Amino acid sequence: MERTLIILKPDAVQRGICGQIIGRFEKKGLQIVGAKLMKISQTLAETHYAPHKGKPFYDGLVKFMTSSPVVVLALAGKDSIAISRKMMGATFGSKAEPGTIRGDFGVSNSFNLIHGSDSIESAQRELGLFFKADELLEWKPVIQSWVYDFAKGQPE
Ligand code: 3AN
Repeated sequence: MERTLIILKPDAVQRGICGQIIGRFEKKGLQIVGAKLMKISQTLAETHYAPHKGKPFYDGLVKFMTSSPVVVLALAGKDSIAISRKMMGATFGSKAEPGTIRGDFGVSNSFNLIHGSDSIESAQRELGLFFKADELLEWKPVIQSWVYDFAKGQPE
């Protein structure tokens, strides 16, 4: 199963809507394989957002992400990266479609509630930044054979 890194940003934690956001992923059928509340250090934020270094919003983004605790999740599922990106919605809360997390819970373009890895390469890099190997668990949900059709051996 593909794994992705999700961060419930400081605004999601401060606004007390982490449970509702996590619930959406659970209801969709994505599996939690890692989870923690943490304060992101300056170094970790700068490393995580290194691909955006030099952009006008970079300094503000690092400041925001280190300002207050976040909840970090590792989610597993077939196509979990694309599925969770779709559930998050467009980057800006003001533009995100209703039905998406950003579309339903926020209006701000800077405080946009959630981060999700955007490719397999990013997911591997970001999971490695936020989780130690033994913090990511291998476990089989008892509902898995009803979440996916395994008739052909592979999840469908
Ligand atoms: P996404 O999170 O939708 O993949 P990216 O990768 O384009 O968005 O940008 C990374 C993060 O940088 C976003 N989550 C958002 O918090 C922030 N960001 C991007 N563009 C802007 C902007 N113009 N103003 C403020 N923050 C921005």
